[in-house]
Order: sequence, then C-alpha cells, then structure tokens
Amino acid sequence: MPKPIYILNGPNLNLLGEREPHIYGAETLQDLEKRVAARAKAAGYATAFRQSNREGELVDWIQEAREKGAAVIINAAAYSHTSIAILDALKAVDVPVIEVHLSNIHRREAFRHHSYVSAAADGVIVGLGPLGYDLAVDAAISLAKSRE
Ligand code: CA2
Repeated sequence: MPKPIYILNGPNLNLLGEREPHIYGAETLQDLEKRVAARAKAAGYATAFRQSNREGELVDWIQEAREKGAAVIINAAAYSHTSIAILDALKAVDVPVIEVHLSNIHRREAFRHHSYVSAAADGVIVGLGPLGYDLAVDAAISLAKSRE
C-alpha cells in the first residue's frame, strides 16, 4: 500500500454544509471526507483527512506529511491569505502539493485573491465546490505516481 494522501482543511471548514451553502455547497465535511476517501481507495491510496482551526496544528500535519505522505491536498481556508508559516512548511515538502478552494477566490473580495499557499503548490483548483477535492485526489495520485 502506498503512503496516504494527506487532505488538510483549515479554519471553519468544519462548518461546511451548515451555513453559506450558496458559497461553499451543501455537503458536510464528513460527507466530503467519505467520498474522497472512497475515490482514493479505488485508486489504491489511503487518505489522512484532517481539519483544524489552529494554524500550528496545520503546520504540524504538513511536517508529518513530509515523512509519511504520498501527497498533500490543502484547503488552508482563511490561513491561505495570511500564513507564511504554512507556506514555509509546504515549501519543505517534496511530495506533490495541490491547493483547493471550494469557492472561486478570484471572484470574491480582494483580500481573498492572494494565497500564500499557491507559491508552494504544484496545482491550484478553485471554484468547483466539493468536486475540486475529487479532482485534487486524481491530480495528487497522478503526480505522486509520476514521481515514484
Ligand atoms: O473557498 C474556500 O474553500 C475558502 O478556502 C474557504 C474559506 C475562505 O476564508 C477562503 O477565502 C476560501 C472559509 C472557510 C469557511 O467555511 C465555512 C463553511 C460553511 C460556513 C461557514 C464557513
């Protein structure tokens, strides 16, 4: 079995499906987790799906993924727009990194247009709702295999 794909989610994403479905969709984070885990499993990969409201915990998990992960998929949520600590942690990761945002951050407020995470990402998927995570799993597996 290959190493798991880390799927890391930042602050407030635990509220998915509970508020603002017009922006973030109606699916809960648990439903999303089940769906993407099944998709990865069908391709022979396990997932380590996590959510935290704390920046340092996300940094710890990125460092864990350096050693134990096949790839990192990250929606750092609001920390995308503020966190040099998350950028630095991601820059130290050798496995593929895919950034995901549910909403199209470029069609929203100006403060969401810049993401520090993007500077460390191999690819960025925005604006496709939960489907973006499915596409990110496919991309992460494809990139991980090409680097084997
Ligand atoms: O579009 C995305 O995925 C975001 O990363 C979501 C973040 C936002 O700060 C980024 O600019 C774009 C916010 C996540 C909050 O999620 C909620 C979900 C449901 C209800 C309330 C918040």
